[in-house]
Amino acid sequence: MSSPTLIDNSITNNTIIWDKSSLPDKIQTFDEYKSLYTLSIEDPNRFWKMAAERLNWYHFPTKIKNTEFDYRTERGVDIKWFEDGIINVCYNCLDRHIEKDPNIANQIALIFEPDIPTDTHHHITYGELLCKVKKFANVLKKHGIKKGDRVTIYMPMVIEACIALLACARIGAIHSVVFGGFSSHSVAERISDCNGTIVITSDFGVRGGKCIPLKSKIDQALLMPECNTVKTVIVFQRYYGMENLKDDCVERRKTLEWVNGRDFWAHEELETVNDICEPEQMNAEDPLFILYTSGSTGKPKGILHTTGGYLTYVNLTFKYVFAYNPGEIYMCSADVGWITGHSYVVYGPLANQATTVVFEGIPTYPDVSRFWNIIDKHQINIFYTAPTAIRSLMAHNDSYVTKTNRQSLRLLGTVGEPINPEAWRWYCNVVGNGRCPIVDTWWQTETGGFMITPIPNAWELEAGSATLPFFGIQTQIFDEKTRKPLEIPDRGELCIRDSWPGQARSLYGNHKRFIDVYFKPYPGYYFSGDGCEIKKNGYHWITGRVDDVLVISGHNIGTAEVESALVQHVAVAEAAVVGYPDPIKNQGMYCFVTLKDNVLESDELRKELIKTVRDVIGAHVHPDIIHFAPNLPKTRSGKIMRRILRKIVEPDIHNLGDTSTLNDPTVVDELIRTSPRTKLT
Ligand code: 6R9
Repeated sequence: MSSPTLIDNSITNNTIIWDKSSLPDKIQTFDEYKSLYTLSIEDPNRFWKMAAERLNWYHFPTKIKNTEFDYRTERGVDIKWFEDGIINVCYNCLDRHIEKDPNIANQIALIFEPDIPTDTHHHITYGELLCKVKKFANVLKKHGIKKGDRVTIYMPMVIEACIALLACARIGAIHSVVFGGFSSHSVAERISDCNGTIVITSDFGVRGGKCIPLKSKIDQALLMPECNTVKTVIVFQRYYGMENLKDDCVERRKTLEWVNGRDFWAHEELETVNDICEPEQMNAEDPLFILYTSGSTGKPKGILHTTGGYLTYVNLTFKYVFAYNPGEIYMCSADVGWITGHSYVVYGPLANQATTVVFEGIPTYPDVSRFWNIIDKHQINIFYTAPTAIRSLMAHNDSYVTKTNRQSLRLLGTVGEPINPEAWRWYCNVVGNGRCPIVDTWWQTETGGFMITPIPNAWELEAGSATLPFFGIQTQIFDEKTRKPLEIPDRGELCIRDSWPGQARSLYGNHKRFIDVYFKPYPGYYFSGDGCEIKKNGYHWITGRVDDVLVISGHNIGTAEVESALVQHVAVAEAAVVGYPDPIKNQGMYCFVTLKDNVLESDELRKELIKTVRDVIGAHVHPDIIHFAPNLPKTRSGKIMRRILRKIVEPDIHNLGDTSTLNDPTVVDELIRTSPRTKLT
């Protein structure tokens, strides 16, 4: 029953279980993967002990795994890894590298690439970063912050944001990073949920050439009564390239409101402290951070991650999936406000002593060559970004890519949404010149790190598939109607059997909701909320959120599949597909389609798109409505908000729900105005 689903189902046949006493530096062959995978499932204690040995502990854990997934048991859902281990995350990301080899103090830890390309970029070494983190940790201590206190971080994507995270980790404070694009209302909601007493922010940030007020949004948030727990606000000053900034930024600093006794400039506070700060010795199960993520209903969920298991997991996944070699330059374009920024801009890379790029800007500013220019400028070897970015860049002429060199690239990665084969191929062939493997990593805020992912060169890739589970991860698909496990090949709701060290332990202050959302749907399993098809060869194809699956005339159709088909048409830049109620077919299929630059809308094109979908997926799949939409409602992290699109097409436009997390809420009004379905009302 517990035999994992893998290529030819042969994982347990003829597989030699890993018998060495430590983990290899790289996974080079499929046999090596199979051997270690089998060990990780059959003897997780031995596997994860070896993984934990990649870190430095004050007290190495004697207990490795102690977890219960079944809410029906007396113990209930309870997840503990390395429970008697004592460790500090910041020490493992910084100090230990230098203690092992003092020369590492001079190795670049972070490369900062500012929003405006002509601004000076900054390199900061491991030695400098450690010194700055210690000093800032002392500033937090000076303001009374201690182990277990919650610290809200509302920062632009700058080095100081990383310093703030690491300083919290150093003293055992629990950080809650709120993405700098969130409204003051959303920040207030997140501050009050975790009863934070301190906020770290910046006077402003700059993105896409625009000034983003941060401190003033905090001022507004703190006027709300639920935020009266906050006693201190530490404000970093954006200090570089001021000469290039527009007047409104400069003006903003001059007119900043200041609450004496509450607000403090970080640079002034840093003058008052020294750089001696011993790391706090933390229990492996002490909380490291809270990160809010939106649920399908209700207020945001405060995903709680702990110390030892999280670091062990992000350390190992980063090392193996990016096959990181010492000295390589790595860039992940995610903001530190999202889990990808936590795990794969800061903690994973630094725990591996990597050099990681911190990018303040966006892929389309000052033009759509931006990413590729950065790759050349910093000679980036590993580049990790989101399909939505790839699709938006791919809509423009290839010359924006091909005029750049990109020879430094060795590996490409994607995360965040299913990547359609069309975009995958463009990324592979145009960006990577067909030379670089692509790691399509499926994971979630809740999982802490990669779950289903290729390991480069260990097995064949297929465009659009996240391929196989990482060590320790056993996938199981279920039939949504019968609730029964499915044999592969099939498609169903994706669950994970048994625990892995990187997973969230709870929702902050609401363990019941944690169980209801993730453990009640399929007792004994973690429920991902995603659909997945597992093919005969064991490869996993994520079909999108299960609430995004359409059921039309008895056929289950993943919206991601239809979207993928639509974007194969040369005229299409992006597509979002949702269902609406249909009395005969159960659901009708509504396709929002963004056309590429300079493509004209026409009924002819509509017909062609319908034909493309039928040709690609099958004649039973027939888009009912094609709505040409120049813009789609997206979260600030670039995910299309299908929940809102569903409301528009239902139509139920008076119950759109929370639109505050949208990048541009006016897009919604425009879609309502132009939708043939809203004209029905
Ligand atoms: C890391 C992150 C999680 C949801 C997840 C799924 C989608 C992420 C994906 C993917 C297909 C991939 N998702 N990676 N879908 N292929 N490689 O994005 O976390 O923001 O919590 O989103 O994103 O639907 O359930 P988070």
